[in-house]
Amino acid sequence: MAKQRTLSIIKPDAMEAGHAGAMIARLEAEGFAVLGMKRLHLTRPQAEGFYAVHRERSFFGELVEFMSRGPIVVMALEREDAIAKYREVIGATDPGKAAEGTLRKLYGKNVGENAAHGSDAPETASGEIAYFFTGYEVRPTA
Ligand code: 3AN
Repeated sequence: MAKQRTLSIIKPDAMEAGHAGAMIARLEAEGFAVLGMKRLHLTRPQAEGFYAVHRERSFFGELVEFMSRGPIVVMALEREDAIAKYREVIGATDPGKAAEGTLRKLYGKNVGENAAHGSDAPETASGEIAYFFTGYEVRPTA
């Protein structure tokens, strides 16, 4: 399996609780290289743009409110099989159903405030990385 990229977000709940350092350390220990990293505080329109695919979902307003309520850390990560491996490390969307030791189990509160975001496919990963990083910050793949 070739190297792949994924977009990681440490969400406002995990930032507020001071878990960013532990989460980044865990991702590095799991073999992810940090290609790009920044701390941001999204406006509501910026959060709406990022989650546009979810705009018809009942929880969209709640999601946008949450994601814009405080700072986040966004990272472009790379490793072999990055998308599946990252989703394994963070665990299921609902922290109550996430496996022991996963980041969402350790640091998430509920299905909305679940500590971390990860891309779900290679096409979404490249779009999500481009949403936050310009081509000179994270070099596009050939
Ligand atoms: P994942 O982030 O695990 O791929 P998605 O794509 O189903 O999960 O949902 C995107 C984000 O929307 C989740 N990370 C979560 O923060 C939020 N979300 C999903 N389901 C709910 C829900 N029932 N209530 C509130 N927020 C939700």
